[in-house]
Amino acid sequence: MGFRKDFLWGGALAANQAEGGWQADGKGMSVADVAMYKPSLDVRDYRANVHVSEEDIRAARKSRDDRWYPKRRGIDFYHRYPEDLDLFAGMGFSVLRVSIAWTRIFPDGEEKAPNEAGLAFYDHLFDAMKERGIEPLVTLSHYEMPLALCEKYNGWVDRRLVDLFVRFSVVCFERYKNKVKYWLGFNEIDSLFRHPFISAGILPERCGTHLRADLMQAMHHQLVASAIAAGECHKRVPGGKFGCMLTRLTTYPMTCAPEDMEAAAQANRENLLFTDVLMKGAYPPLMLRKWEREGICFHPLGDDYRILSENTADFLSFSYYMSLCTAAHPEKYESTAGNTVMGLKNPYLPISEWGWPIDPLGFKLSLLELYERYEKPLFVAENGIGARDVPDAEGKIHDTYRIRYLRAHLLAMCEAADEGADIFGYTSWAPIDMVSASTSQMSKRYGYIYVDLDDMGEGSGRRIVKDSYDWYRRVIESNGEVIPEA
Ligand code: BGP
Repeated sequence: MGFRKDFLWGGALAANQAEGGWQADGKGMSVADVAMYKPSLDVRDYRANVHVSEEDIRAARKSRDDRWYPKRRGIDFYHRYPEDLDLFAGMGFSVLRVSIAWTRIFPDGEEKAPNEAGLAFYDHLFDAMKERGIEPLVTLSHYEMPLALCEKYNGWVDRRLVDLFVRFSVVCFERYKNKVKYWLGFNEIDSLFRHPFISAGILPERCGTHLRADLMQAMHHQLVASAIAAGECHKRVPGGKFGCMLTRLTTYPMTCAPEDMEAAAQANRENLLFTDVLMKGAYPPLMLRKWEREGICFHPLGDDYRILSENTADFLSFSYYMSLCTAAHPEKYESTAGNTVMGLKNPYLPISEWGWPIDPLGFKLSLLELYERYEKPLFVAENGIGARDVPDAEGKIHDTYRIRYLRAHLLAMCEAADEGADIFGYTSWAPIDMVSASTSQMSKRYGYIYVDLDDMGEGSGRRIVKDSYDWYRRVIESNGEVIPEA
């Protein structure tokens, strides 16, 4: 049966990992402009890699450097996007996921009027995509919120962020309502507990002993903000579709011991609570009860529950890279890294160089489980493998491992579609090499297109297509009927 005839094929970018131009045309500093490359750290220790302190912010504010702050330079997509869009069109993309950098529109998040130069940049980008037959899928918040909102309010702990985000969203809906149909609120809306600064502009050192309560409150604020934005999108964007976006951290029990099953069930419940709220319009009762028993919860304002129930998302998008295991007694087992998460190593699965387990069947299970749970259309917003791609003597990049990874995952996705999951699009992470979100490396490459830059930003910046480029072109050309071997 294969994929729907109108299936959208493409790739996903994030402004803070690709654009560069960190101070161009009035842009303000974002939380991503504070992220440093830390080569002395273990790349699997994501907490250390993403950790930011008050002192780090003060140093970043004073520095104009972009060698040690790779997200300030990205791959210069800000200036090179026409060339990159040509390359994406060369693969036959029908969709490209991008994010709008909040700080290009409201540099410090609270300006009276939006920054026209920032708005104009995305007008040009969306026009250039349309010229190439590429549909935008736009993320409003992809780990790049205004740094000033962290400094002034400690980010999303403060309820005022809801209105500031909604104001930013409404400006985008009104400006681009005739160019963008598909919208996402927050990238990986479940992630603020794993990296509060990147996802929500929260400095744990400011929270002290009430960190968990503050994170819960910030979670509630982001969920309400996402729901309000969904409502505004439906009001203002003709035919607009608003989706939520989850890190699907599919978790298996380490053994068939019932207590391991209990641990896995709870891990999956805590991952899916975010999409339960945004897709079903209410907090899951089991989680509310858990928080009540733990004596911790968020404090909703009067209308919040009505807002959540009346503004559910139209579709569910998610990132899937890997699966993990958990157990009642995790200390008994070997652990491994995942996408900004640690888990137990599955003895039946290989792992990537960054320790992420490779589990295509888990991708199929996740697709079927999400469709069964919500019975709404699904969009795969991120899937791919980070690897050290090295050009050979002729300058070619034989990324056979990436073709193998992607082929296995696309076959799994096709099986899920055949078994009834309504999947309407797939954007690889990533169409082109970019700066890694967790480690700020360039050397953790995901693209079908190699970018000649190293971790310190040295290099020509030249784009070189890898073996996987033509492979993906053939997949798209056949609408997934042909998924060639490596
Ligand atoms: C996801 C992010 C993406 C991307 C991806 C790969 O969590 O949404 O922005 O970065 O992870 O992770 P990394 O770049 O850390 O290897």
